Amino acid sequence: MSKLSRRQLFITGLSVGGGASALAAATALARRYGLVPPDCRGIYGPGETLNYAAHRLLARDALAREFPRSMISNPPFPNQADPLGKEFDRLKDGKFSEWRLAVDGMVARPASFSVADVKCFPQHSQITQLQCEEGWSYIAEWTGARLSHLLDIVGALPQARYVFYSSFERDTWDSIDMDDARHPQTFIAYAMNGQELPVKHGGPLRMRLPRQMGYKNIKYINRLTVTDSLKGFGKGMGSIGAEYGYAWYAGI
Ligand SMILES: Nc1nc2c(c(=O)[nH]1)N[C@H]1C(S)=C(S)[C@@H](COP(=O)(O)O)O[C@H]1N2
Ligand SMILES: [Mo]
Repeated sequence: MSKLSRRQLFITGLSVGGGASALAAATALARRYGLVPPDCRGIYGPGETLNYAAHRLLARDALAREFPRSMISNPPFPNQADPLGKEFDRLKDGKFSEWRLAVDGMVARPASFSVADVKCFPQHSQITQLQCEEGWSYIAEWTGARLSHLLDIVGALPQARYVFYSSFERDTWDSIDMDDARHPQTFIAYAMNGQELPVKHGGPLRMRLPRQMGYKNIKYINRLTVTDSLKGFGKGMGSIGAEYGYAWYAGI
């Protein structure tokens, strides 16, 4: 990919005045630099696509900030979760030995992993901040497998553009593009601060991607679908949050 300078991007940004020209600029940028704009209804909106383009052009491989152990929040802040029901309690009582993470879609080898399987993959840790859109945040150490490793194991096809992920919790799902899916800090996390990931924080498995806001970090994930289009999921916006007015791309 050719480099677009910060200045050029600002110039492009400045030269787009009205909605139509901003949309045209966003579309052109996405096309020219091989970006992957959210493909629901073509493009979400010029503002979001320009924000997405800026992140992808200027900080494609940037790492989210990592913190020293002394800055880990004590205690971490769990977001209130709805009761997950009897079946979840049953799985929990069985120490999640029956929990499965199914991986399907555009992959050479669809698979279904147990938590123990995921724990056998190369283990990585990060001390990063989880930031909620409601204004609070906490820092924790997350341990898990890289999503990129799972994608390699199942043989994600080169034409895939997104990873869609859904939760045991009803109507809870989201998606990310391949840049974020393959980013080294994007984890399927199973531990937090050196302990099993607590249920209130998404145990047994949650998506952890520190480059995006908290709401993209879906808890209790049980399915990943590799895809080249988000149209078949819900209203096609790629994210349950987006259906309620949040941005699909929530980069920080
Ligand atoms: N399944 C599920 N995942 C979820 C949510 C949820 O309500 N259900 N809330 C999201 C939001 S809005 C945030 S900010 C984070 C909060 O993570 P925490 O509970 O570890 O603080 O989880 C995200 N993942
Ligand atoms: Mo949140």
